[in-house]
Parts: sequence; C-alpha cells; structure tokens
Amino acid sequence: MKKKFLDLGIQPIANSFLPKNTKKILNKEFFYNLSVSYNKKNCLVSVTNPVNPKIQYTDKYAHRASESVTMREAFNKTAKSLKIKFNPKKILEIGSNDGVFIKNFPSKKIIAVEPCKNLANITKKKFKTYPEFWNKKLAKKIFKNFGKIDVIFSANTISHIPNLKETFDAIFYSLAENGVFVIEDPSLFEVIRSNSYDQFYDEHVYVFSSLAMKNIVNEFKLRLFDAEKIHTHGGSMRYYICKKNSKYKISSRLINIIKNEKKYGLNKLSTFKKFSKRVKKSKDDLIDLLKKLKNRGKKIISYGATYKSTTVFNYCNIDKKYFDYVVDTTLNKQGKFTPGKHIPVISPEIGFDSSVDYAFLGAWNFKKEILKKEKLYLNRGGKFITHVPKVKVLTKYNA
Ligand code: JHZ
Repeated sequence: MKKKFLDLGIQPIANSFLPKNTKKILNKEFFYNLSVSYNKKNCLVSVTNPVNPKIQYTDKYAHRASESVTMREAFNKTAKSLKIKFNPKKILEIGSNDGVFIKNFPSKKIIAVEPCKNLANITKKKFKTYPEFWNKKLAKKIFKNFGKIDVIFSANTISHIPNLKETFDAIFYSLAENGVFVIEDPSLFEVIRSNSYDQFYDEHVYVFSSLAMKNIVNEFKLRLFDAEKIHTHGGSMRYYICKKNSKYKISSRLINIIKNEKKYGLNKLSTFKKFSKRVKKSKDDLIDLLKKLKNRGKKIISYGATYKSTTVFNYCNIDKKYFDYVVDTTLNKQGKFTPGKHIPVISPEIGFDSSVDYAFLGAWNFKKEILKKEKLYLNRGGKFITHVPKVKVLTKYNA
C-alpha cells in the first residue's frame, strides 16, 4: 500500500550533535536511508523505515522548546485557550520537553510524560513527570495514580511515535468519557505548499494531514471533531480528538479544512511526486547559490542548529567548505558538531559578528523573530539565505 515518493539519501539521527570530531566518535555515528512514502489506504505520509526510538530519545536529547520567544508565547496562549474551552481538572502532556507548556498550569492539575531523562529531570522537581515512553503500560500506571484525564495534550510528539496503535489505544484507555486529546504537529499541507522538505527527518515519522488524522483515529474508537491551523513551526495543525460516542460535534472548520486538502491533492500520489521534483530543484538552487557566493569569497554561516538543517545539510551535501559554523543559543548544542556533516556549533555572541556576509536560516520557522532580533546585522549589509518556500537571499530591503 505504501508508495515511496521522496528519497533524501543517507542521513544521521537529526539530534545527534557530536561532542567531538575525533575519528573514534565519527566511526560510531549512526546513518540510515531517509525516504518518505504515501499510503493510499489512509492518506498517511510517513518515513518509509523508521529508526528505533530508543536510539533517538536518550538522555542527550538536544532540543529545548523554551529556546524561542515564539514558542514560549504560543504555548502560553494554547494553555489559556484549552482552559477556557474545556475547563479541565486533570491534564496530561505527552512529550513535555523542558516544561514550556506544563508550566502554565498548577502542578496539582497536570502531569507529564517525557522519555528523555535529561528533559524529565528539568520538570520533575515541580511537576509529576514520568521519564518513560507513552504506551498502554504507562497509561495504566498513570490511571492508578491520577484517574481518567480530561485533556491530553501533545505538541510535536505524536508524529514522532512509530506505533500508532499503541499510542491511540493508550489514549482511548486514559481519556475520560468526554475527554479531549489535542495534538499539534506540522501540517502536511504547509510542507507540500512551502516545499519545506526538511520537515522530514528521523523523528518526524509522520507528517499528518487532517485527512489522514481522521482516518487513523477512526481505527482506534476515536473521532477527529475539529482542527485548527496554527502558525508554529512553519505552519502546523491543532487536532481535537474525542471518543467515538462522546458529545462533540464535527466542526464546519474541520469539514472545510478536509475539503481544501482534497482539492489540493493530499489524497493523490501524483501531488507528492510533483513535490519530490520541486525538492530536487531546491537542492540544486541552494548549491548553485552557495557555490557562487563562495567563489566571490563570502563568509557564510548557518543560523539555528535545527534538526531540520540536518536533513538539508546531509541531503544537499553541505559541509565546512560552505558554512564556517552554525550559531545557536542552545547551551547544550554549543561546542558540538552537526550530525553527519560535522560543522561546529557556537554561540551567536561569539559567531554572529561583523565578519559574516550571509547567514542561512536553518531556523526559517522563526524568521520573523530572528529578523526582528538581527536588525543591526541587516542594516550593516548582512544577508540571510532561506530555502523556504524557494531559495532566496534576504536583505534589509526585501526581508
Ligand atoms: P526548531 C525540533 O526541531 C525537534 P528543530 C522536534 N522533533 C520537533 O518536532 C521540533 O523541534 C518542534 C535556535 N534559535 O525549534 C534554537 C537560535 O539559535 O526550529 C533551536 O536550537 N536563535 C522535537 O530543531 C533552533 O534555533 C533564535 O533566535 O528543527 C530552532 O529549532 C531562535 C528563535 C532559535 O526545531
């Protein structure tokens, strides 16, 4: 049933920033073939051969969701809206990262699940945090201590779990009769529309459409009753899911979203094949531009050591001959080397200085926040490069 439509080549684990670039460490680096497939039966788009989660979500996990103002504000707003909409007494978050969402609730109301122990350690002092993978066994343990849940929230996590049956069976078990499961994940519609192929990496096992989400949850005695477009991570979707027989009515907003997704062709393999051609062009355009700039002696760096950049660097074969280094505010990425291409990561205070001519927006999803912060750089003639939706140089005049 699955048809492969995109091959992004040999890739490392997107979060495996290396502590050193010594031979011994490089020899142990894990690589796999990243390709993406479409399943005609349920319209689901997924990584063809997912990586074992046990090697991805370790106590070295790099991403900190609190690192951007945009995300801190977005989660604060989401928490407020969930309180108003559902007035939950018991809340559970799956994939709580560094606590950016849960900290908007009193600790007696919310519990967290976070398999990366370094992250769970951050939140466990204030919030009950289970340092485990989400599954039925854990759901039963939580039920014993906490009872049935009114709102289960999960942002940028459900797309990361290969076993959908285990995930949704555990959700069905944990939800109160009229409980709601709220998922936020990058939107397939936006990925295809904006050619952001770098949303595909080992962790993004699935990039959901509403169409696929509706089909999937139906298989597990659940029902998608609403969906909402949100601006985070370059365009995401918030899904509202309930038990099949619960009180919620299907929203007209959801009906329209699904209608538009069908109109756009998210239920046709041909749409994804065309996307694949555009991805190849994006790679060629980016390499052409970088070659031209290097021939003119320009200094280029990358801004934001994102997991998405792991896909771009490894697919386009971008290494130190193009980018001197990557700047990133995350302390535990600084002093390390990017997965696969081994470009050094340093702090923006050290690296984002007047010697930089061009900065590739690895964190293009925070373009607005970054351009606002880096006005001085643009004003002195510094330029950004983005590849989303098309390869383009951004100056103070067109940014
Ligand atoms: P950001 C991660 O992907 C991994 P990544 C994960 N799989 C996922 O789904 C998404 O997040 C949600 C830095 N930065 O959020 C901070 C600056 O240096 O796009 C971050 O390291 N300066 C869970 O890694 C990175 O950029 C800044 O001004 O693709 C952004 O990473 C800003 C705003 C950010 O996610």
